Amino acid sequence: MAKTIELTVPDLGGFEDVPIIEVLIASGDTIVLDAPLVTLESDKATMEVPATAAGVVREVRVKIGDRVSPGSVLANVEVAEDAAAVNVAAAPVSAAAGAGGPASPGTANEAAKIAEPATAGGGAAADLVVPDIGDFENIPVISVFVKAGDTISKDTALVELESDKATMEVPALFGGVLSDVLVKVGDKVSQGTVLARIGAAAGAAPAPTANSTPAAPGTPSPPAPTPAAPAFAAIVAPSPPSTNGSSNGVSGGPLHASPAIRRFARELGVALSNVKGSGPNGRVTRDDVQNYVKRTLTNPPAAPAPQTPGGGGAGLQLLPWPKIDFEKFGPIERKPLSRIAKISGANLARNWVLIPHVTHNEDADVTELEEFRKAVNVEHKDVKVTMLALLMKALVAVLRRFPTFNSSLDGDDLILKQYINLGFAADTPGGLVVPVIRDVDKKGVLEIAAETSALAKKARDGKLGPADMSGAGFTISSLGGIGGTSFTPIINAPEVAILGVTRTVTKPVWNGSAFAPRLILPLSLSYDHRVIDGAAAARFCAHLAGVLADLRKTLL
Ligand code: CAO
Repeated sequence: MAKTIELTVPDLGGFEDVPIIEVLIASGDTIVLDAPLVTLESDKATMEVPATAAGVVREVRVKIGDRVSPGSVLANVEVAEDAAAVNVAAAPVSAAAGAGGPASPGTANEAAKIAEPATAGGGAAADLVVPDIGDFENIPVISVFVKAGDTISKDTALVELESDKATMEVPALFGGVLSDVLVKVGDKVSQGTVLARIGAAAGAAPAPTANSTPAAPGTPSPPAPTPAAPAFAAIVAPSPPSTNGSSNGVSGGPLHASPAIRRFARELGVALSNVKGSGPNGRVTRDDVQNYVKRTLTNPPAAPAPQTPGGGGAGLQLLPWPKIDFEKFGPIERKPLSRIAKISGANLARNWVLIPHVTHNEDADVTELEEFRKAVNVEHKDVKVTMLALLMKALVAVLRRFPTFNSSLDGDDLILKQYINLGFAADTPGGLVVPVIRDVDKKGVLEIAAETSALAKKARDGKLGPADMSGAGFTISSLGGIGGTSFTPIINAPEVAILGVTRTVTKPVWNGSAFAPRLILPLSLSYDHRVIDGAAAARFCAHLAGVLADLRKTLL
């Protein structure tokens, strides 16, 4: 039996009347215990309110902009009869957020207090430590806002931490000139970890805390005797990004985004520092992230940043390319990349990074087709028909049936080509090139074979002109003459699919009553998942395999 209960806002550690900036559930959603329901944002903290019971959301009772306090109803949730909501009233957000039980008595009342160091001993060095963060331990640092030499004042944001439920900035408990910053992005900190060291106080001279020996970055120190330990939700920076003079990190300052948005951005591989926030105080919203992705995909950077030695990963926010002194390990020879390799490498890198590739594998039974091919070659000595020419002919029928595979993305539009021009990857001494056979649908197999072989020779001789390599709508990469069982060909942008082919092999295939030896051609189709979905790719490949099994189907 099910019953409906109300999920309410738990103790917010002293906060009242806090606005909702995101509603993370919708009616009909199935939620698990601790699933984030809404994100709240005070001037001090951004925090998610977790579900205190699992079930199905029947009604969402709040919307963005509503202000809530402990006890405010967020949603009606249908739960199993025997399920009980966790003691919502008693569980502070910080405790309910997975810290392993309710916070100790008094934590909530102390939440609003920011610790002040004892002031004694003018001008002495002092450590800026992480204050009590409400039972949380080992929280990753996601941004460091200060560097050695900076003059900071009390409350300057030092670092930003992110747990799975909340992001928070840790403010300086006193001001001065920083002599050292002891943590970096990725370090994990707990209460007492020394974040930075101050050499001289600005205004009032701070005294060293008793915990003046710095912990190694990322290593929690013993608790510092900072007075009035503030709770997790209350130690966040007092200033939103705008008052820190930044714009969501686009200019390098603190980022302003809720944990849900940070997770969302991470899932999409988006560096939030590149996204300009349109929310209050420059907060990055879900729409901002989505629009950023859309813009990047439709307007790829003119000069993509493939990772080359010495490259900095600009634009993609990647780690710099590893720089290694190879000679340390033995003799080496340095050889410049060929001109073609440099050009094709830059294109391949862009295509691989910007196109969401999926590769679908299929086996085609080409037993009869191979017999036909051999017969044609006996009959027509002047031209060699390889599997490639037959594949091109088969593709004409398949692309007509599935025109999306012969298309290109142009912003929000799909350009469907009514001509069938097929590129084929050719391996040459200088590197990979892709000559194009135009109007394949208007040519016979012998003509296609002759043209393919002529273009392949021209490619190997380094004589292809731009016209020989332009206008393709779909490409084949055949490694059949070399070997392999499957591979992931990289789509040749702005095309949306590429067919990889490897070596035919004779396999025992069950024909309903016995295993029979059949010649199998492995097909590997990579497709752009923005344009083509998996079911369409599977249908495309199944149809192609069917056509290859019986080329008479092209007549249909
Ligand atoms: N299975 C078994 N044998 C195959 C085959 C297959 N799928 N495809 C071709 N062959 C055979 C041919 O019949 C030919 O046999 P014979 O020498 O006995 O006549 C032999 O392999 C060589 O064929 P080929 O390579 O000369 O001709 P092709 O039409 O198959 O291919 C071309 C032409 C230009 C595509 C090819 O030479 C080539 O360069 N392939 C490499 C493509 C490539 O590098 N792709 C990777 C791109 S990503 O890095």
